[in-house]
Amino acid sequence: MTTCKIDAIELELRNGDIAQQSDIEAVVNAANAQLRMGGGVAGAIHRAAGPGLEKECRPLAPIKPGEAVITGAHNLPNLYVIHCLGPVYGVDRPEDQLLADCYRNALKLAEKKEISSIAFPAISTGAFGYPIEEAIPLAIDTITAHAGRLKSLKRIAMVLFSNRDYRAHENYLNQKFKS
Ligand code: AR6
Repeated sequence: MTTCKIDAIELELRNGDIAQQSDIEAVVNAANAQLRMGGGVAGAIHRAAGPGLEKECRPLAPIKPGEAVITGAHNLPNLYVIHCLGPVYGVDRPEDQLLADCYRNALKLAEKKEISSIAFPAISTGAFGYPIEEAIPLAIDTITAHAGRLKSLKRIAMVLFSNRDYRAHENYLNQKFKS
């Protein structure tokens, strides 16, 4: 695990499964517009949460790229799930703004609910095709740009499924904060 301090926030990189972050209050889902079970993150989250999650999601769908909505976490070891619809790379434009909106809107919802810890997957970088090298600065820079204004949030984790994605995030943090 890599950790760095940004203002009062602890930013952590973790290598693992977003559905197994038991020390985190809110986990972020890389959702589909209908907020249904899917592959990747949406599969792992819905499988672990159980059918009650899809039921709670139904009246909140559909959502648009960049939007975020919040539900309970059902059988997940967390209190909340924040569902974000990332942009499909090359289709939903401007994709950089829409991806940054996901992180911004998730942080906004977390603050509204007075959540102290949140874990993000690398939204849009799987089925939606966003190249990881382009997604990393958008994710990290959006989070760090908001860090100084966050009141309830104290810990923000990025949960990376592959070693390669973990190392790419680590390299970016090292570059950004060296000096
Ligand atoms: N924990 C953490 N990260 C994961 C996990 C996991 N369990 N599984 C995959 N990843 P994706 P998207 C990584 O496809 O690109 C779904 O079918 C994965 O390696 O989950 O936003 C939905 O239903 C990749 O780096 O999300 C939507 O239709 C990142 O998480 C669509 O895919 C995101 O991959 C959303 O696509």
